[in-house]
Amino acid sequence: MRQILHADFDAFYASIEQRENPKLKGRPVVVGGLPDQRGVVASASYEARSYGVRSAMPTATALKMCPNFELIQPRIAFYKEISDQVLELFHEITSVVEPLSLDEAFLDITDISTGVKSSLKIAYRLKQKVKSTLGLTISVGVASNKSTAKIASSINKPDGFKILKPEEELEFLKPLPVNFLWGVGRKTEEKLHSLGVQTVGDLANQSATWAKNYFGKNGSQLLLRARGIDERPVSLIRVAKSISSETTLLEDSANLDDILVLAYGLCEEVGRKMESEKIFGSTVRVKLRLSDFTTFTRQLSLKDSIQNADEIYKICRVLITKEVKFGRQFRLIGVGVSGFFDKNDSTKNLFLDSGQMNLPDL
Ligand code: DCP
Ligand code: MG
Ligand code: MG
Repeated sequence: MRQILHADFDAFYASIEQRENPKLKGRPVVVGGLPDQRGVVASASYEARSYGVRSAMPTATALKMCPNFELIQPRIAFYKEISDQVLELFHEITSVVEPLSLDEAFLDITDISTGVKSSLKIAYRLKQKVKSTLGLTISVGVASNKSTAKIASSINKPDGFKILKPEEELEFLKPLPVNFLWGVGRKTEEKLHSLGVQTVGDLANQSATWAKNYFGKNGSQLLLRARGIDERPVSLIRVAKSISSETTLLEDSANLDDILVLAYGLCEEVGRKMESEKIFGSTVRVKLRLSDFTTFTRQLSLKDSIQNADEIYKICRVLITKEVKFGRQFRLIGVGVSGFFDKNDSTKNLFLDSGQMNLPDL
């Protein structure tokens, strides 16, 4: 039986700011954009969360819930340094580390653990080590697979600790709301609710045919996760699913030129990230939000792969131009590229298919 550990920092950006400035300790802290520039909350300290403040909420809304939080502008390069430092600590335990984002990673500890008790010690020591070295807390979960370990680490946040014995996993998963499962976003959650499925246990009881009927090719994965099955290995090389960037317009606009100028900036950013990671993509997606918050994505898949801003922009321009219609005011635009190829696979561009697909948000 594998032993997979998932670690995730508590209120990552906000906790770093609290560590850096002792005056912020114990105070509601929000790291995010300015309210008068339509900024959003990136990270909220647990003190701010007690007022209902959450990530991705507009900072202006957060202010209404908790008028006296300390607002701090994000400094990503600094957070990245701390992310690199924690990866070093993880690598002291095992070389099988898969970072998922700046603040979380999977570690496969199967080879260094002699069983659940031993995993418990490893996880506990890791938490202590991170605390003493970095002055920050992580929440840790251990289970026999990635999906369940990730849920375990999230269950007792902050400073959480949950080690599951293999025989406990199903009982642990059963009562949880379905949105605890990896891949169940708001839309899938709503659909599951409308089908009478509230908990992971409810989902686990459905048949494979049911899952396929309602969720197509994603159905079987969904069902397997609900049943506590996830064979994916902890992979050393993480292949990003998509590289994207988005921006909220300072003022809603219906002007195609204004929107395209912003889109080009986003394409440059995405292209730069792809170049620095030496990857090519084959699907370009734009995300558009109207002034009434209606949000949709449009994408185009290419037979071959692209990387640079101009190539990405060429496709974005086609997708966006089709959508700028009379009466539509745009509030947000996003650009993303996914479907990565190895550099050697890249030849020239050919449009393969186009249209509207239900891909996850950028
Ligand atoms: N982040 C962001 N925008 C979001 C979500 C997250 O910029 N919508 C950034 C800020 C977070 C960091 O990523 O600090 C890590 O994301 P988490 O989802 O792990 O959130 P936190 O670490 O802030 O809180 P916690 O993990 O305790 O829930
Ligand atoms: Mg976190
Ligand atoms: Mg995280």
